[in-house]
Amino acid sequence: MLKWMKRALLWVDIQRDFLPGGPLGVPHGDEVVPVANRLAREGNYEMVIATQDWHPPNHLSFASQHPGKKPFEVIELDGMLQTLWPDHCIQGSDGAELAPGLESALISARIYKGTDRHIDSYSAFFDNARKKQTGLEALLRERGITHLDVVGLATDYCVRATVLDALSLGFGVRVIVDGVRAVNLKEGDGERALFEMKEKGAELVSLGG
Ligand code: VGL
Ligand code: ZN
Repeated sequence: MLKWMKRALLWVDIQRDFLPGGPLGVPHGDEVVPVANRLAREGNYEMVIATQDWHPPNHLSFASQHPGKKPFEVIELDGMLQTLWPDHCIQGSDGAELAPGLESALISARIYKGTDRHIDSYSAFFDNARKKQTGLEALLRERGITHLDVVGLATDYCVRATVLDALSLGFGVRVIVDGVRAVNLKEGDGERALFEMKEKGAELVSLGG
């Protein structure tokens, strides 16, 4: 590795509510846990950063806040399209905790996102309107991080948005494909998201085994 490269590992939203059986269970989402642990242990990273979806109970991405609407319907919210979700990752709830089995002792910092009732935040850098930062960019700059390896949930939402923002901010990004899983509301969403990330400059890496 070149001397000027400093790499961080990003665990994106590997939280209980996103595991199979959870309110917003990502198929096979639990399978990212051993990959996240193994990389954090063996990957020689400058830092390991865990992001957490962290919504107030009345978050406007929840279908429950819109009478007559059901989860997975799309509405217009403040002029932007918003997919409505089942209630998930409510601040301080068990479901918002990191997935069981994740070795949280390996984490150097946590970034919370989606905390504003009025706007969703798929990206770990910015809200969906790109108006407010979460603090992740400042943290990475302060620590001289130039490159990110990304694992987590879900490929077609928060991983995708985080990777595209990281690229647009000038970070080098590798997506560890064994370490991500997709919601796939529409068949192929996960594959399309991987393709888009690659097209925009991310490297897709398979660990295999
Ligand atoms: C996510 C939908 C709603 C994610 C978060 O972490 O990918 N998806 N909130
Ligand atoms: Zn959310």
